Amino acid sequence: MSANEICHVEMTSFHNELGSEDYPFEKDRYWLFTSKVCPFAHRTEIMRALTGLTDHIGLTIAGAIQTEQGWDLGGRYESADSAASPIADIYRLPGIYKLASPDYLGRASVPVLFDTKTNTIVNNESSEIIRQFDQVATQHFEHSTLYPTDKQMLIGELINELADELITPIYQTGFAKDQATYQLHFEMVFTYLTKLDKRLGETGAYIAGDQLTLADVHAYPHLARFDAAYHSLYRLNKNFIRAYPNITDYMGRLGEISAFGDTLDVQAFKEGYFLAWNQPTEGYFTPAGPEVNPRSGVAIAQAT
Ligand SMILES: N[C@@H](CCC(=O)N[C@@H](CS)C(=O)NCC(=O)O)C(=O)O
Repeated sequence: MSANEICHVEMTSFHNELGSEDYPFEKDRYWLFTSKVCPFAHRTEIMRALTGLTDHIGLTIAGAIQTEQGWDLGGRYESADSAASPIADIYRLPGIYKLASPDYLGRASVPVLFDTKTNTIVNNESSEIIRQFDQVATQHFEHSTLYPTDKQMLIGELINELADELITPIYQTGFAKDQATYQLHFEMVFTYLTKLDKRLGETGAYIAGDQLTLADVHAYPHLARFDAAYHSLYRLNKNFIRAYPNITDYMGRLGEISAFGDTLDVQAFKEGYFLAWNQPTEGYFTPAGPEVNPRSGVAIAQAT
């Protein structure tokens, strides 16, 4: 398998529902595996924190640098948020997939929501996991939903737009093998940023209006990695985020919310992007610049 076949937006295989009859919500039954590098996994960390599920669903954050053997759970990322995996004798994420599904042949991607009672994977698709966290927390706790019924259509459209016009083109630019492919997706990314900046100028605080929604949980992780990783590694170098004043303000605003700002680790994601084997250029060290705001990832203009 070449590096080009992975690290894009992975197709996922486990689509069960937390809160269903098979996977009823129970304290300390479910476990989340993530990585600080992966923007998709980052969505689930944000949502776990935003909904207060931190006291109910454990978290193991894999080591930042993925190897050919997969995400490393043994040399886990050190932080107060991350606990040792409950499956003590499995040190790599592919082992968790094998335990859950011995015939599984796909990629062992993060995030994974694991059921420690049945040793199965509930779900490994970030967009579904965050919606389920929202639903479960709304039902069981005083969490105010980020997916209100009257805005679900709009939120769905905004999420699809983000995926098609920003997120997928980011990887298509980064892993392009010819000038035309690179150029096409490069333009798409910056066209979308202009559109998002305009939209935020009109909507106010958040993408879908004055209320924080799932669309913001989708948007923040990729935007927060833009300046320090994608700008140079994927040659998305037309502009830094600060060229878009409304996006810059928006990222600053989200970064002030602890579930967003506290779950971002710029140094860890830089190591994961710049030192991993499956990126466009495997490096020996991380770049020194640009200096970014640690809570939003937005590059700070330097006078000298
Ligand atoms: N569609 C998935 C994408 C997850 C994904 O692409 N994860 C990447 C890291 S960013 C991964 O773990 N890939 C496995 C591999 O490269 O082996 C989601 O949204 O959860």
